[in-house]
Amino acid sequence: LGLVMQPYQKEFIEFAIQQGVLKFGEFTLKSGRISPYFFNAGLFNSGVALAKLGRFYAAALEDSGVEYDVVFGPAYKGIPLSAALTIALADQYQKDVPYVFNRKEAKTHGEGGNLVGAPLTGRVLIVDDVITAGTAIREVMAMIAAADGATPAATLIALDRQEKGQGELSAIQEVERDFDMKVVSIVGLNQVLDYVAMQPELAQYADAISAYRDQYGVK
Ligand code: OMP
Repeated sequence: LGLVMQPYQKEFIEFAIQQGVLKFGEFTLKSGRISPYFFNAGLFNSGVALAKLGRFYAAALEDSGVEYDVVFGPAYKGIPLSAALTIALADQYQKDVPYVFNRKEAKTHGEGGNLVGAPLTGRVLIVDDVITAGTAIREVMAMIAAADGATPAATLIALDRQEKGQGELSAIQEVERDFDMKVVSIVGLNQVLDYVAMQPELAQYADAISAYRDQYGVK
């Protein structure tokens, strides 16, 4: 679509491919859709990779201008992501931001409760990996609604697959509308497709990704 790609976005796509996180082929998604590409954030699985990932999240967040008081990393995948992001905010931007994450199983002894870390209050920035149909993120929004004095400030993700939600809007646009909250991503499918089309060794995948976008993507 000729959208301008920031240098950090191109670097991020290259990094995700190198790391085996972004793969091309045939994958069945949680939604049941068969996708010609998949993004497995669990493969940012070393110290160097996680440190770099945190810097990309921080760059996208700083670029967005979103204001927030606390970072929330929903279990499980959001936990290392929120830690990596807040470390990058400290190291790269001299910002000391509180963070909190949840346990999936409530504890019955010790401090109790299912939240660990800073208080979940004020404007909450949620950190997650991918949004496709928006199912996972809606569960997270319920946790914020249940916390006293917490309002969603924004959600920060690595990849916006830019797929349809319930209607003609994208899943992310529906989440933004329903929760009055911005969703910021490091990259979106359009940028991945632009990148793939430009690389001779990846160009073979461009048609399948384009066809997938025609079927499930938003115009
Ligand atoms: P939704 O709940 O449909 O928004 O899908 C988001 C979740 O799908 C992510 O948190 C992942 O568990 C998984 N997922 C990926 O990790 N990468 C992808 O490229 C696609 C999916 C997916 O299954 O849609």
